[in-house]
Amino acid sequence: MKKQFYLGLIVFMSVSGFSIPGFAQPVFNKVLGSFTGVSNSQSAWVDFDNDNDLDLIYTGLTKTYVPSTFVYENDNGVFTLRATTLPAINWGSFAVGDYDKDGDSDILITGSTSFSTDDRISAIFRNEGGFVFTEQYSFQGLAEASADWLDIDNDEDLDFIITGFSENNFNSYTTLVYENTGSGFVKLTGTGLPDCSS
Ligand SMILES: [Ca+2]
Ligand SMILES: [Ca+2]
Ligand SMILES: [Ca+2]
Ligand SMILES: [Ca+2]
Repeated sequence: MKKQFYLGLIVFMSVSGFSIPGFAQPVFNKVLGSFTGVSNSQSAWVDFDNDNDLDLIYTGLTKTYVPSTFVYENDNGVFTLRATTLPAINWGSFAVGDYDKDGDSDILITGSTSFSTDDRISAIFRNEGGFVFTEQYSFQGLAEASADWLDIDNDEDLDFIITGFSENNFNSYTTLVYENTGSGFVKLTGTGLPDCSS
């Protein structure tokens, strides 16, 4: 009942323009920049160039069915598309983390590089600064994928997990876990985790 009352109050305030002092109403303005719409997507705010503002990355399929990965540099609220060598993906996923502990955000990315699930990739791209990313490692490609960094063994470096379809059929659920050795990544076996897609 109390929730309904508060909800009714908020709706009344919105409709009537009424506001309580100290109860700031958020206002959103469209930022400057030109952004391509995508589906099957993922997005994240990341300060890629360590200048204390949040840049933007997103992936997905454009309305003309083109897999895409977009990185925008934030310059005082104006977003400029930066050309990168990151793979353009569809039905994919990425995760940002500083796997090499050099203070900048690197990218784990997995998914399909075409409209179909035939063309699958999984790779780690190192942040070289200036919105330059270079592929350092590649792994079994997955489609309809998910990816995330986590420190599985509590040794203060980022390991990762990826899941998705390893073949062009919807029965090839796969879950892969890789440990960061400091000089590379080793696939862990016998984790007991179930195979799954995204
Ligand atoms: Ca930034
Ligand atoms: Ca900036
Ligand atoms: Ca890094
Ligand atoms: Ca670790």
